[in-house]
Amino acid sequence: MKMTEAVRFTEAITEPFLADDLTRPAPPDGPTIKAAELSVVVPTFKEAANVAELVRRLDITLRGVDWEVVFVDDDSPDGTAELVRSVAARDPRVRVVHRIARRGLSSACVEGVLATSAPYVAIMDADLQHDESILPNMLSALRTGEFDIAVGSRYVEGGGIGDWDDKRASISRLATRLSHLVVPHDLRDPMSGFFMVTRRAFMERVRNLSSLGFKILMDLFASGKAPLRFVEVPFRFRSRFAGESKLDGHVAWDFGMLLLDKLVGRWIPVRFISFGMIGAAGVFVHMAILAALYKSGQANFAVGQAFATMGAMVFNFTVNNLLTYRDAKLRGMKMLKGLMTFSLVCSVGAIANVGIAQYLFEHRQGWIPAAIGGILVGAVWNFATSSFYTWGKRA
Ligand SMILES: Nc1nc2c(ncn2[C@@H]2O[C@H](COP(=O)(O)OP(=O)(O)O)[C@@H](O)[C@H]2O)c(=O)[nH]1
Ligand SMILES: [Mg+2]
Repeated sequence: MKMTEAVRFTEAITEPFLADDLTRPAPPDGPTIKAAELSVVVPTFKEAANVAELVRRLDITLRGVDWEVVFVDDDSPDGTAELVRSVAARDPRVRVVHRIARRGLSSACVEGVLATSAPYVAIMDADLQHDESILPNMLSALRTGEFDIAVGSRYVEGGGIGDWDDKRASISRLATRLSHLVVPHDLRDPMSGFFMVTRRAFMERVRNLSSLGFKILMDLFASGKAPLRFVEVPFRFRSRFAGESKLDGHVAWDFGMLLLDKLVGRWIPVRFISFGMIGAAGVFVHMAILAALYKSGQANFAVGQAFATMGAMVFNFTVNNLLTYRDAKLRGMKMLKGLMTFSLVCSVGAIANVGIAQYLFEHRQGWIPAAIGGILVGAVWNFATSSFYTWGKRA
């Protein structure tokens, strides 16, 4: 295309656009999209069967409010994100943030809130367990300016836990009690996943959030210098509309890690604590394999040690992949590659461990401090380097 042709071509495509669209006044009674006053953020994993129903109910309950809903989906295999897009094609108040190779309820909520601009933000589950009909009350409470956050509460007068069995109810009560170590005592339901917060209060805290696991509300309460001014709005927890719960046995671990992070995270990264505990368990695995091979006479010491080291390495990698780096879990071929980088990193760590211990020992440190010094340096190296090279996280 020659220059003059290119100019003509550009004019041809911009002119009608300018003439037709930008200068044309909006049709008098066409759809006008107003900026949302309320953004509802809904984390989803395999919730395709609940999306349309939730939007339908929000539409009814939020009549008269300028609202939008953002689903944050972690690439659900049931096609939740695609389904949200098809609903969004008919309703511009609906959007999706589609995350690939990521998991995590708290981080999904945080990223959803950050993708919106409304002055008020609600977080709720997709499965309709959270009673959407209290959203207008929550909004009215925040609009008064007296509160930073309105918590959907199962444990105040008028609220309830629905059809939970005794076991789940007592676990929830125990978690609530433990959480009071880091959140205000008069907050009755810090474990709630249903709340509305002002953008201002959220933004003041967002950089201090742990975003670990699933207890975003507890995280918010425990992450600011100034206390949150809160009100609890009762609701009755309902049964799931469709699909099944995603929260499995790991939640206890995640909860413990969040609690630890809020208690000691200022001084020691909680991932390091997890890494260290798993490393200590790895020592037992090592000893068990060594005993099984060497003590039973099946192998000499060197061969036994080699197998024990490999076994401990595989154990450490697997458990860290499952727990410490749950939010960046490696699968399939990536897991194999991860095991390789992890083993490499740990081999260097082992050399550093022996070297430092030897150095300390030669410089008149007792054998125990020398060994501990070596272990510490090796552990910090293993943690920092494998975080980055194996799981792609900055320590
Ligand atoms: N984006 C995202 N959402 C999640 C994840 N895990 C759970 N969810 C969503 O978080 C909400 C609460 O989870 P749910 O399974 O209902 O937990 P339960 O109510 O305690 O049984 C639901 O809307 C889930 O789809 C996750 O890893 N990522
Ligand atoms: Mg649920």
